[in-house]
Amino acid sequence: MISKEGKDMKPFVVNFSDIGIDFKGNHIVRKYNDIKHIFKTTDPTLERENPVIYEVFEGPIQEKEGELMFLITILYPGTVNGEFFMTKGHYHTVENTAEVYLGLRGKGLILCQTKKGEFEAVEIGPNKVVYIPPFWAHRTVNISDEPLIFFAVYPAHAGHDYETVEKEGFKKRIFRGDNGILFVEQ
Ligand code: PAN
Ligand code: ZN
Repeated sequence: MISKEGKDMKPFVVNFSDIGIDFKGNHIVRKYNDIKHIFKTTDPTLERENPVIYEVFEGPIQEKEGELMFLITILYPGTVNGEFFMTKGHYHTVENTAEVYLGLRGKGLILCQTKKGEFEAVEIGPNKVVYIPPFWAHRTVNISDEPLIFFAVYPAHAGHDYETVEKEGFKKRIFRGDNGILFVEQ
């Protein structure tokens, strides 16, 4: 049997489909009003309509060393006054833990940065695997007009430090430009 408490984990398989991903773990939904402070500006229409910006479907894995958490994120398309929808972004609380993303649908950027001031933006989409090394914060930005869907796997005990990113932000913000995307210093 699959146990979230992790006592009797045995090999198992879960299916996902476009319409109903059921990974049998937590389902996290982030709406605009929950995360509006991460964007440079606010949009009264979005505040009123409060759409889902992204949702996460986790596997039924206990957050302990030795396990691997896996999940799928769906990041919906849209902008806040031109700034593309994005995830909150985080460092891992246990900083020496890496993560792998596999793009399934849509097109996005993974913004990565370290506390030493390094910054990188890498593309994610179908047929792309992104490796996020230990110590790198990561935030996903949907730069397409369709949902960006990706699979992720990381050490289950890593934890999420959102506070550091909330305080310091990411070095760059991504806006829709006349001829593509614009990187704007925050
Ligand atoms: C991802 C993210 C997920 C949502 O699975 O948790 O895409 O982004 P936020 O956690 O920044 O809101 C991951 O990197 N997990 O470690
Ligand atoms: Zn992560």
